[in-house]
Amino acid sequence: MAASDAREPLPQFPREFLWGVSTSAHQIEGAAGLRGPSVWDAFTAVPGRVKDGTTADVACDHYHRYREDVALIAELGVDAYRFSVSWPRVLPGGSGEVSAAGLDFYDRLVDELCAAGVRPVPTLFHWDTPLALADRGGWRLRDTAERFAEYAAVVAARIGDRAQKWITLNEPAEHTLLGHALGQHAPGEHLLFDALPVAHHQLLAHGLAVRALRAAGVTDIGIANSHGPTWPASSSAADTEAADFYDLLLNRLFADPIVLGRYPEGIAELMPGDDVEADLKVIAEPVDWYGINFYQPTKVGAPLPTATEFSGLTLPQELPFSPRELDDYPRTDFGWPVVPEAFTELLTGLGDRYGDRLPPLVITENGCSYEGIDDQRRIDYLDGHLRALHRAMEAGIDVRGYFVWSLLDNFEWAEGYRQRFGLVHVDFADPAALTRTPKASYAWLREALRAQRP
Ligand code: IFM
Repeated sequence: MAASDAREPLPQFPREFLWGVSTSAHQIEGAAGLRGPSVWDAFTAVPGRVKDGTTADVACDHYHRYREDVALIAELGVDAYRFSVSWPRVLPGGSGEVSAAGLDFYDRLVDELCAAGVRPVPTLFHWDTPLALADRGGWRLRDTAERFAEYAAVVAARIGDRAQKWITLNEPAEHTLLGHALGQHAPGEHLLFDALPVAHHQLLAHGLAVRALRAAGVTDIGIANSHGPTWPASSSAADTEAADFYDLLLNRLFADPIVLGRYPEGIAELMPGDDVEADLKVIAEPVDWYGINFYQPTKVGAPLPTATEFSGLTLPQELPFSPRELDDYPRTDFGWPVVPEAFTELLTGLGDRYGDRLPPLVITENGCSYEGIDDQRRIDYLDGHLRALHRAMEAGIDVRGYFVWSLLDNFEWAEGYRQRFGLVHVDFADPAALTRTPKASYAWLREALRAQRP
């Protein structure tokens, strides 16, 4: 008997709870020659930036194999599929001329999902900024937010009749921090705190896109933000202050403006533009729900005297905090601590922080990197996190859905193909076949979902 057979059944989630799986365009689509270039193409072309030296030119070749992938999603028994639309596939130059072939791809994908009884949940931006826009200044410029709203309208006009649940941006915090402040992701900028305008312009892009989507008749809109509890390394004033600042960057910089219509204290003054207050009115355009990507809590202390290595990142000394390793917990193959109770803490903490202002939540990503097809540790992870989620719901937090990251093993950004987050194994060693093999976690989830619908 596999270990998973001996588990207690999951607690019952509400009947209308939305179950789904997630992916993103750059991480799975491939067919790079059939779209415009993005910042990730330029980034991966520089030797040394991706740890295994790979690119996403082919990735899972989902562009050509989407029918097989949709069949896997349908067979899994989830209600919804969260994918992202590649901006440079739809608008190869970032703005202006629309690629008919690019839009056709998403049209076919959405049709295939609908025919299989799976709800399409598009994300408009998952980090693949068109290179043409990046070369002009990218997210450092307000113009990119305005171009993004135009792009949102183009996509909505084509698939808005069938895709009713939409996500504007994925993890603007990581995109700002890793891509623009620390240079570990595309576009590889090392702006440190000069990256704050990138945060503001993404938030503005979100608000403008909400308006554009609503104008196109879309009624069910959210954003996918990453969050995690921040635990001070000690009770000293220096560690607590450093942890509070990290918490502000991760948990409040993007949430406060959307949920409360204001920046945390002291931040608005640092943002670009003539009228940040007017921008905040756009940013706070009401959403129908708020998406949470959760992976791990972070222990944070006062800055250390030297640059630190953390979770595969080199963090410069100038930062006013330093993340520390969380010992005493199991770890994923990425080295991330597995702490399901932190998931409950996060969700109840958001309830405490925002009270009635907090929109209904959807878990837009949760998952883990483990090698192997008999992935019992992924089953443990998902089982533990779903129980933790249920506890938060019992405590009164309104959560409407849960999406596993990820359907497929895929291109994990600066890690290349070294980290496998999929419920389905992809054989990257045989690029001609790219064979998909459902893992033990896929079978476990399928059975768990069947039990949710007796
Ligand atoms: O693969 C990423 C995804 O693109 C964004 N959220 C975190 C995942 C795992 O690192």
